[in-house]
Amino acid sequence: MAKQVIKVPDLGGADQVDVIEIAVAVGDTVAEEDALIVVEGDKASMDVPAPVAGKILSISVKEGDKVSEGDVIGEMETEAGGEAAEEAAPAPAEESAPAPAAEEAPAPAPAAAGEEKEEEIKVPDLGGADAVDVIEISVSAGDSVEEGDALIVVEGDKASMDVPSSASGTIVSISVKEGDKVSTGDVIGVIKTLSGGGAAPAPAAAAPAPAPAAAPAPAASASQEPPAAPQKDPHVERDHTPSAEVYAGPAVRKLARELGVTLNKVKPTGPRGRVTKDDLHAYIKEQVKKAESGAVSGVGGNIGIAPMPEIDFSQFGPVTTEPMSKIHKLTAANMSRNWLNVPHVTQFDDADITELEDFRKAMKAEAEKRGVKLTPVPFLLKAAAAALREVPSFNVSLHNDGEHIVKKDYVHIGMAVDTPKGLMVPVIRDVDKKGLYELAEEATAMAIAARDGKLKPRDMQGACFTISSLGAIGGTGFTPIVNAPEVGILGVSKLAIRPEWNGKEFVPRKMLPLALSYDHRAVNGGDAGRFLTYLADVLADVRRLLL
Ligand code: CAO
Repeated sequence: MAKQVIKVPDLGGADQVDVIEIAVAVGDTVAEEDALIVVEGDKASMDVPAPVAGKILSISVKEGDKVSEGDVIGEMETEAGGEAAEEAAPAPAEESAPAPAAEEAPAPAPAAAGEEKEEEIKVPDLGGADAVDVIEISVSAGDSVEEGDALIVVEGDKASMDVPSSASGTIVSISVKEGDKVSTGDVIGVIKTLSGGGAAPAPAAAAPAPAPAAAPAPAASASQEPPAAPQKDPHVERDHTPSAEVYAGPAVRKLARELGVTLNKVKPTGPRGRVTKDDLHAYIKEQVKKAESGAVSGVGGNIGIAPMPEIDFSQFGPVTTEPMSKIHKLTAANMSRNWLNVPHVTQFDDADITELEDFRKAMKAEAEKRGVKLTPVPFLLKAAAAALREVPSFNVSLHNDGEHIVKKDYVHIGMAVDTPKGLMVPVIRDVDKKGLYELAEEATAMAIAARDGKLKPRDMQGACFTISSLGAIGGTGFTPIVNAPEVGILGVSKLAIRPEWNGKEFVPRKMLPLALSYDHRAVNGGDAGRFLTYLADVLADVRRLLL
């Protein structure tokens, strides 16, 4: 038996990284390479592995401490004989993890200011790790990126890390895909920079970094603000990838993959919302319990949500199978989530917008002179904002704890935009404070950005309510799905000229069909009735907006 001091291994130059998880306890028996603690810096998280097999005698750090290479984190008792030196060397970084280098990245030759330059993007120093997996592609060709933005995420045996952009610019191409293996210096794409930003080996931050970052909600439900996380401006598509939405050490990620668990379904109890191994085990236990009890309990016996049958459609006729776009997949997942979680009620009304249409048409020429297209949408935005102020029980979200309501004192409204890649919901902020022209301009700009794939994650976050207008397309009505955590959504269909009784006779009026879906957990029917009636009244007489 010999005692061995456990030290923090080579962190690839990173310094003062956070201890975010203690994976073992005193008395535990561990195998060589078992994770002892998990550390996390700006750009990566990594396990500190056991240098040898043995028993943990002490752990001298706790969650929240900061450690650097060479720091003692505890002591082990090992089976080894005399050669197990008291001060045995820490696990070599080469074998433990891809850790970003802080300094080695050679500075590329600076370009003249303002000059466009295409440069190869290379994998930075992985701390000796070789052939690590590309687990996520965070950007695509045409994306604008800021220096430090994650381009891809790689994962080795013991750590995951973002490969950040070393310069601001536009991605020309990405030449790797998920599942590929890369090593230090491998070219993963090309970036166009304006001046000498240098796109080669990304100068990874001085610390290993959490590949996984808390993230904003997916495209179709982007209203959820991202929880505080040490990640700036994450790319929208990446944020919706389950693995990117969660904080977890590489070992936990690996286990989750092996068990087929989507990490963002697991309730985290670790520091800063990190999923630990215990959380994963608790989740699996719960699922097993549910599956076992589901067969016998509940009204209706074992009739629950039956799995979809697998069907070979080619038996019925010729078919082709195409991959779904990322946005399509995310939208599908969000729609299922919202449909299954939110008890929906949809209420209908028609707004008489005869006068609004006269006013809009009268203002059309003036609007065009200002370069603005005045469609019904800005009026709908304004009326919905007024209704949210009038009936504030719509301007809320249910708190995750199931015990609180979050009331919002701002009015940001999402606008569903039909794009070739799928449904996007950009958010127009402070609608209540903006004029019709400003809203028209912003709605048009957002719709164009959505269709061009140029929306930033922040452009799709923070909505209080959503408007989905199919008026230009057609239909007499539809029941929109609430974009949780918002609690209401307005579906607008095509206006129709209809005979309306004015007390003496039928007169032709322009009627706009409205459908208001709401989360009945947050909003009661009375408030929904008041909200929609008020909204229709405002649209019928926009002078009410001045009151
Ligand atoms: N009834 C009749 N005509 C309408 C209308 C309505 N309710 N709403 C808009 N129109 C007219 C506009 O006035 C415009 O006519 P003119 O060109 O003669 O002025 C025309 O339809 C086209 O409008 P638009 O599409 O350019 O602009 P918009 O402001 O009406 O809509 C946007 C913008 C982004 C909401 C829309 O383009 C869009 O993408 N809608 C689809 C949203 C969607 O997919 N929802 C479903 C989500 S759930 O799957």
